[in-house]
Amino acid sequence: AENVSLGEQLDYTITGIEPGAGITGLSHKALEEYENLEGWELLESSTAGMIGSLEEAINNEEPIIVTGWTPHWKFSAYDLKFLEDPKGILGGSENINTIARKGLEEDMPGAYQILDRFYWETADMEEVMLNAQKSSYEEAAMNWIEDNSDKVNEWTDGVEKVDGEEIELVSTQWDTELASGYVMKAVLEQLGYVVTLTPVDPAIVFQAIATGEADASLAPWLPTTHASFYEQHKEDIVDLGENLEGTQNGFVVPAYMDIDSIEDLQP
Ligand code: PBE
Repeated sequence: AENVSLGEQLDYTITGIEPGAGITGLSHKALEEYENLEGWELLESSTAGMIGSLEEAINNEEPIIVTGWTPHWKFSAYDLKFLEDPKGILGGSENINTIARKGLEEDMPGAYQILDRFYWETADMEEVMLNAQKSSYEEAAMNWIEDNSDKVNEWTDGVEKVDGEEIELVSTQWDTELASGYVMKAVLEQLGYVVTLTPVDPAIVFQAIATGEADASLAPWLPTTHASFYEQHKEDIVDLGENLEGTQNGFVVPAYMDIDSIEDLQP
């Protein structure tokens, strides 16, 4: 398509994911703040829809811009790059935090201590996510726990077993948080807890913890992706700090595309 601008080829569209995702809100903000993105739009759909469009474009060696993040398998399956974000709107390097409802520490000190200690590395999370594609999150979590008993023992050291105490975890629906959520579920179950793990939108994660409807979550991406929800509820939640460091959101393109920065896009 010579002489046809990239914007025209893409119909001035960035391929997005679920409306409730933090990255969707950040992307709308980027469309407002980058003057060169005037006239561009975000197509909201689903993570599966975004991946389908990305695969189709790559199969046809066509251009595409998606809202993407890491850790995610798309970076090992395809040669992709983040567009530079000189205004820093899409977040840069971030962390995933653990949050709990007020009162959980008094009500369930053992579970609280494990939640507070829970910390792992990107490679751990990626291993669970990859194995879950071949089996299930339950199985992948159990296998990871068996192979990493040293780490698990550090989290559970000295914590007393309970007899069927119920604890409710909320997660988001993305692979990253299903991985951590299912690992925590299995660890708590080994100590006698009865655990529910419910995937909900990020807004609901924070609301459920703030109102005490749920006990804890390993899902918040901070300081940027879920900042609006965090600000809204921070007085009513307990922040247990990072459980993983080094995530990133951004506009992602196939490496064969001849642009490097959001500012390379033309209105
Ligand atoms: N994500 C993956 C989520 C958090 C985890 C980046 C798509 C989001 O809220 O945007």
